[in-house]
Amino acid sequence: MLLPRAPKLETTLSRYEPLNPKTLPSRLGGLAAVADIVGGPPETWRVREVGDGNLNLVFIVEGSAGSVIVKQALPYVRLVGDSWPLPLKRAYFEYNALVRQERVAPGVVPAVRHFDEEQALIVMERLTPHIILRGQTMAGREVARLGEAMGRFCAQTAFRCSDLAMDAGEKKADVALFSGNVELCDITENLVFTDPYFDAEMNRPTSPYLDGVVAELRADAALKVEAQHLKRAFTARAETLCHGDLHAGSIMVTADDVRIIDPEFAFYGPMGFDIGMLVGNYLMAYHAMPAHIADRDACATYQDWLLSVARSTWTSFTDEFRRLWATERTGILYPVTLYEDQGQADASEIARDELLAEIFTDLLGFAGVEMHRRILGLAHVAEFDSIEDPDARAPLEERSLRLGRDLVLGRRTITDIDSVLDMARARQTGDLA
Ligand code: SR1
Ligand code: MG
Repeated sequence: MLLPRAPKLETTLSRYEPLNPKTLPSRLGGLAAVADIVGGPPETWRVREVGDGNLNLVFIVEGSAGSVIVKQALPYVRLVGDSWPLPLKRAYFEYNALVRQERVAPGVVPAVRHFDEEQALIVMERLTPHIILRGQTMAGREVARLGEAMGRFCAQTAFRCSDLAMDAGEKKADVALFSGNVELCDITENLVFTDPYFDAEMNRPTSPYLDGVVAELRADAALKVEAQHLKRAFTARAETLCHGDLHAGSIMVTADDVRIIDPEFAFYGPMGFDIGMLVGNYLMAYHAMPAHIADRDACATYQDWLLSVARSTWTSFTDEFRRLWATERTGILYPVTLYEDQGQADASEIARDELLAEIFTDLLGFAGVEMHRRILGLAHVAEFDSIEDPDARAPLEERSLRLGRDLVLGRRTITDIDSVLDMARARQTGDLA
């Protein structure tokens, strides 16, 4: 199947101008992709800027007939300000990732209505009444079938965007296209794999409370070696189209629906990257939860649920991956002609299970470094950051820091998800040194 044509990547975006709630109606009022959905005269539209992420402007545009989301990149990192320029072309990569994710995992990402490369803006479906997953988990609310949906999405994107399924020429062209997402990959390369392990300028650990454990991690030669092995996997193993920033802020939910947003960090990388970052985020939420649910029993029940989500994310990933292996292995890797067609289905199953074991090993490593960077680096998670009292926050963060190291260093010997959940519990109760 042919991919939708990618728009030309412009190098000069000279007429770019950021929108604001006042200018948006007149600037986008003539755009059918917005006007037809929102309805009514543009001057009657209600426009709110609701971006709460680190990088972009996000507007909800409402009118008499409906609403849309308009997301526009800023030429700098919003979290930091214009001292950190960031190219507008990230909107181009987000648009291209959304189109591909819709193709391989239909109905999970917001539908794209319009893309304007010059203005670095994407008009997309407004997910409503969905809210950001982090808001649900911090309030201790469960989301039905969260793990199943996330595991299936990760498996479908990992499998269907790889050489297991894609046409080889198309895959190579796609690797080339996304290899232009240099600056966003650079953020991950520094913030995730390097900065946490030395005294980087932008680091923001809870100091001095965590100084002891921070010094331990930085002195841990084996940990720093593994972190760079993982970084090499990130930079060199263009296996599949990764979302690139899959955490609880990139997931929108209702009580029983799960959608995935914000793939501007998209890149071709290891199959275990997205699911690893995601599991790391579940585990941090698990350790942070005693600060958010005062009642001990209610907290323990919710924590059990979070761990069950980590388990079902992985089991759903493996179930879907196995299903796709059996039914959609049309790419150049592990071809059916070599195995099943020779009466050697057992060899195909060995190959599949070895590959899944490799993905699990990567998952553990990526989960561990994500847990480190979200506590030590620039970009934190609200589960910890919203705990105002550092005396209460630091001991919970320390559990995740130590679990992160356990996962990175143990990734070659840990073989099943239940062991990971046991390790998370042990770090919570202090059963480990
Ligand atoms: C400077 S950007 C910091 C972080 O925000 C994004 O959501 C990514 O997680 C990135 O690492
Ligand atoms: Mg984001």
